[in-house]
Amino acid sequence: MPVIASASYNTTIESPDYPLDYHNNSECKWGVQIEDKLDFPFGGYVIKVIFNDFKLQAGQDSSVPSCPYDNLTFYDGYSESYPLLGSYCGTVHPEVIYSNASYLYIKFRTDSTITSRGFRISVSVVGAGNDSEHSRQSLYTSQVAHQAGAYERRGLA
Ligand SMILES: [Ca+2]
Repeated sequence: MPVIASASYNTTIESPDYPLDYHNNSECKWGVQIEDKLDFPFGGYVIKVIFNDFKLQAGQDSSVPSCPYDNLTFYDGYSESYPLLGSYCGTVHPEVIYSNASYLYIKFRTDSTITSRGFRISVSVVGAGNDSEHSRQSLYTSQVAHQAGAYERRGLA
């Protein structure tokens, strides 16, 4: 399901039937992309994910982060063939997740037994390195410089 991430509002993604329990044997996918007006000319923006609520069936051993039963998984691109950013279950998740470019692919998968409340996450757009929790300032600076150069070449500066 396509989801647009914006710099001006949060877009919510929830597990099916949230806040009621999700179902067994589910597979849901969301392709998140940055809104068109920000995806020009060379990016410089990334997708930011915040966890509002998260409760899935836990993995077998909480000391080993492994989620063989139910999981919410994030990939850094258009599809699950892109690099894995993380896969989460139970109530364990990072505070925030950032994409590295304009796309983020999210997959929710459940097995055949034991359900739970599920999840509610929000996606939005921030400038790469422009967020207080985001540390890639040098990347942001170089991309802004690159953009400024592009505008000059187009006579828009
Ligand atoms: Ca399960």
